[in-house]
Amino acid sequence: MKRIGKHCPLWLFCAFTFLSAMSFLRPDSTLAQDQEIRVIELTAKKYEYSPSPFHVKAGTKVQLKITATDHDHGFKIATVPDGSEPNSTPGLVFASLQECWQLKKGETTMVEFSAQTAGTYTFKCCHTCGLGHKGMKGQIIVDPAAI
Ligand SMILES: [Cu+2]
Repeated sequence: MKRIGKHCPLWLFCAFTFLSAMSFLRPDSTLAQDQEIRVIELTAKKYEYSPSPFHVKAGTKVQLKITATDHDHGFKIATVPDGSEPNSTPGLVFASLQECWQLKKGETTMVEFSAQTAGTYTFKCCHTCGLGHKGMKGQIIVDPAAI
């Protein structure tokens, strides 16, 4: 007991430092997550995506969770904004870009990207699903980051 008592002030000081570091870091990291990652749940069914169009801010990381509810569908997205040259710098940057994500009925597919440049990006179905397949489209609108 005597030994612990002797070292107590130092021990308390360490605990205090540790706790204040924790309380200092925690709100910070939570805030960063809220700001950076947007999770958006999308449904795909004949012949529409919902919600569409939807907005995200430039600079955000976007996680799309897409669920086909009535039939198999697909998801193919332009990485450059509507109206720009097809070979210009991508405004949406994917960790692993696929030409066409297959959306199996009843399953949720995750598509992740970083929205970097403001503009309107069109996505469409790339799995033949019926008469309205060609018109099955949606849009992501990337708004300029707030200054
Ligand atoms: Cu289709």
